[in-house]
Amino acid sequence: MSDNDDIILRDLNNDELFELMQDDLYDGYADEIVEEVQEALSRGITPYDILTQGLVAGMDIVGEDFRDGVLFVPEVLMAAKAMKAGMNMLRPLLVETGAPRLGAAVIGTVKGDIHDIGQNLVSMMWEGAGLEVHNIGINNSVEAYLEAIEKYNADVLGMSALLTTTMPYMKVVIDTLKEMGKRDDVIVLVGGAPLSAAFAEEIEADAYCEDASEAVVRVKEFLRLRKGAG
Ligand code: B1M
Repeated sequence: MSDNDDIILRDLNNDELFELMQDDLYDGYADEIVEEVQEALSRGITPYDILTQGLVAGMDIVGEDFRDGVLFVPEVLMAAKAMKAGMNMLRPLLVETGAPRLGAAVIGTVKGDIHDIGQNLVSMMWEGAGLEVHNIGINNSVEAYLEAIEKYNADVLGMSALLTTTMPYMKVVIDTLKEMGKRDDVIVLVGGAPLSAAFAEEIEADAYCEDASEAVVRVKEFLRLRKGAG
């Protein structure tokens, strides 16, 4: 979509820079994304704004064209790679807030689902908010979640699903926790594009988080409640 060779980044205003980031993310240009994130940071734009107005906004366009059959899996993978290159730069900045430790969280994508960009973003934001986060990656079975909750003595379980076919697996995990008498030991927060608050309620999760910022608000709210109750 863009030809960066002739573009001098410092000549662009912030909106044009974000637009270029969206185009380059669409085209899967990881090196260009790294340069543009660097440029945005040097202007004092916050990591969060770079993430949402540049990277996430670009991925939204990718999502629409993927849905409409304009883009195919290889192109989307390239875009995901470019997204990760940008996120890797922002990660330490989002995490380095020096916030006091709030609690421990395990987060991962459910079985059958390999989408991990959203949950990586939530992980970063949770770390930034002061949680000790154990990101167990993609394609997690009930056993994997349970093992991680036990191992890290987690206060919070975050589950992510991006496919309508994988989201029902969240209920399997919650039902297993209930059967084992462990449901009340852990705050269960869920997210991912196809989910809704109604779905979260139906599967008896504690809350649905529409995006990473809501995940931060919710986790703090529930940890505060739990501390109060304790
Ligand atoms: Co996939 N894919 N994909 N894909 N992919 C979607 C999800 C899809 C909506 C595209 C479309 O058709 N428009 C569609 C799902 C349709 C459906 O189920 N209704 C789809 C499909 C069909 C598929 C395949 C089946 C395609 C195929 O093979 N034919 C396949 C499935 C593979 C599998 O999982 N088994 C597949 C594969 C892939 C790639 C591997 C190519 C790649 C993933 C790379 C990766 O993640 N490492 C990919 C991508 C990139 C996408 C889209 C384009 C972008 C997803 C993304 O990263 N968004 C996506 C379209 C879309 O969602 N618009 C699509 C950016 C990210 C920041 O947002 O993940 O929503 P999101 O996370 C947000 C919130 O949802 C929330 O906070 C995040 C940050 O704000 N959130 C949480 C997410 N998890 C949370 C957990 C929490 C809290 C909040 O816990 C507390």
